[in-house]
Amino acid sequence: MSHSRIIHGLVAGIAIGALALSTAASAEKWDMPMAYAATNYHSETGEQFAQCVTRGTGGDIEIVTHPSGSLFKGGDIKRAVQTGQAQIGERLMSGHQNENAVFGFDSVPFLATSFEDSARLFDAARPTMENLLDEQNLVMLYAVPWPPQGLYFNKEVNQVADMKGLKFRSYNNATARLAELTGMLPVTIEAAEISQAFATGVAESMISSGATGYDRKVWESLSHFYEVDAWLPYNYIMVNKDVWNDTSDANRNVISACARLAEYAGTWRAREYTGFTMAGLREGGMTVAPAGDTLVGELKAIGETMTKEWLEAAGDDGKAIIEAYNASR
Ligand code: PCA
Repeated sequence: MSHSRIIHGLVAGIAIGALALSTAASAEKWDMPMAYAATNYHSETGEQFAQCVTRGTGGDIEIVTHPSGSLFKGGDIKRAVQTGQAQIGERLMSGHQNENAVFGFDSVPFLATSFEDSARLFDAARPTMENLLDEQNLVMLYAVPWPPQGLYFNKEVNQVADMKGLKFRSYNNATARLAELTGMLPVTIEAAEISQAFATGVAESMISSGATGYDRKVWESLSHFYEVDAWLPYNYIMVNKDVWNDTSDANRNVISACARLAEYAGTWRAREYTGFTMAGLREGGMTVAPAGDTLVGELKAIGETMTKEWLEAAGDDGKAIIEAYNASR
C-alpha cells in the first residue's frame, strides 16, 4: 500500500469515527405523542417545550411532537410512555380516573372553578400525583389547565329535564357520571374524534371547554354553549422513568427548566384562549351564555353527589388533597 493511500485511509477512518461520535451524541430522539389539535395551545406549548429541549441540550435530545392522536390515541398514550414505546407524552390527567379515582381530583364539580383556584388545587395535588406516577414508571414534567368546563347542546336547555335521553360525549369517569345523573347516555369519545361524532349523531352534547369546541368546529353540528365553570381539568407531560434516569444531569436540568417555562406559558395561554375561543364559537353561529339559575341549581346538587362519591373513592389521598387545597386559601 502506498504511503498516500495509508494516509488517505487513516483520514477517512478518523472522519468516520468522528461522524459516528457526533451521531451518537445527537441521535437521541424522543417521540412525544399528544392527543389534541395541533393548533390548540396545549400542543403549541408542547412543541415549544420540545424545541427548548432540543436547543438547550445542544441537540443531544431531539423531541418530536405528534399532536392530534396521530402517533398514539389519547387513551393509549400513558401506556405507550410507561412501556417505553414513546419516551415522553401528554395526556389528560383525569383520563386515568378509571385506574384510580385520585386522578380525578381536578374534575370534582365546583371544587375549583377559576384559573386561580385550579392552580392552588393542582399545587395541593402535585406531590400525590408525582408519587402515583412514579409508582407507574413515569416522571411528571409539567401540567397546564384546560379552560373552565361548560355544556354543549344541539338545542336550548334550561333545566336538567331538557337533557334527558341525549347522547352525551364523555372524556373521563366524572363526565360519564354527570351524564348518568342528568339522565343522558354517556359515550366515551376522544377530542380528536368529536367533529365526526356530532356530525353523525353518535353524540349530541358534551361538557368541555370553549377551546375544544372551537378546535373541532362544533358549531357545524351544535347550537348552544352554556358557561357552567364546573371544573378545569389538567393535561400533563410525562416521561418514561428509565429514559429519565438514563439522561445526564446537565440535560435533565435543561428539561426541567424548559418544563417550568412551558407550564407558565401554557397556563397564560389557557386564559387567553378562553376568551378567543368563546368569540370563535359565537362567530360560528352558536349561542354562548351563562347557564340559567334553574340549571345551575340542579347541577350544583348533582355536583354535591359527585363530590361525595369522589371523596369515598379517592380515600386518604383524596382527603389529603382537599385538606391541602383548603389550607392554601
Ligand atoms: N377538552 C378536553 C378535555 C377538557 C377540555 O376542555 C376534551 O374535551 O377532551
